[in-house]
Amino acid sequence: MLNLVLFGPPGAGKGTQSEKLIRKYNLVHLSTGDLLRSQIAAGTELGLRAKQLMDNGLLVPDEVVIGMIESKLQENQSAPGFIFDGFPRTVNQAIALDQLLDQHQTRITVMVALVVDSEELTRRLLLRGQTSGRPDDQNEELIRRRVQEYNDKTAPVADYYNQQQKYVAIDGIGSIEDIFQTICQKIEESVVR
Ligand code: B4P
Repeated sequence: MLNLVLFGPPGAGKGTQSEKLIRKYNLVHLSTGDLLRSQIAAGTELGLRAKQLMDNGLLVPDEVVIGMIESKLQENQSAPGFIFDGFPRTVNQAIALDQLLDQHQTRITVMVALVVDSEELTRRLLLRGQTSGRPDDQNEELIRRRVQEYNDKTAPVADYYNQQQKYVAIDGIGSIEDIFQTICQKIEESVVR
């Protein structure tokens, strides 16, 4: 079973690369950002609470996203593997994910981190904001707050996987296809390890 964590700051290319990876490896895509946005679109109580935080560039509470992932793992018990996109975003989420996967007799194969500098992240997200309609992509100050939130709370997750010798960093600047090829190469190296 291949279980991949795709990691990186907002705008690093996680969602973009996930779309290509799920086709190639036939994985179930679990994006906590997408799951939260569908709760917002459905107008649920959870969505209303999440929207206030997301629109301000802040992370939603760990228990909310862990609960969403837990039910998706339960719903997809016969999946050939998962791609975790935008999750885990805190060390507590990473610990919870290991425990959940353990209950399903599986574990993370590799965490691939996309490295992109903050100027390029801001440029990409402002560009996406012109068409995405996402409030969190609309202004530079908000994007900088998201990057700050990443540096404070999410970056330490890399150490967590590094200690398990599962962390691989790759350059997230370049063509989408070239980056995809590099990710595939790293996945295949991890699978044979
Ligand atoms: P996410 O939905 O995960 O959003 P993201 O980080 O903005 O997106 P991503 O990194 O996937 O975007 P991509 O680079 O593909 O999270 C949104 C919010 O939800 C968070 O801020 C938080 O509030 C909340 N949330 C989600 N998960 C959570 C969790 N686990 N815990 C707590 N809160 C959580 O795309 C960016 C743009 O770059 C695109 O326009 C794309 O076309 C472009 N691009 C991609 N690759 C490129 C390349 N190589 N060159 C040029 N442009 C490129």
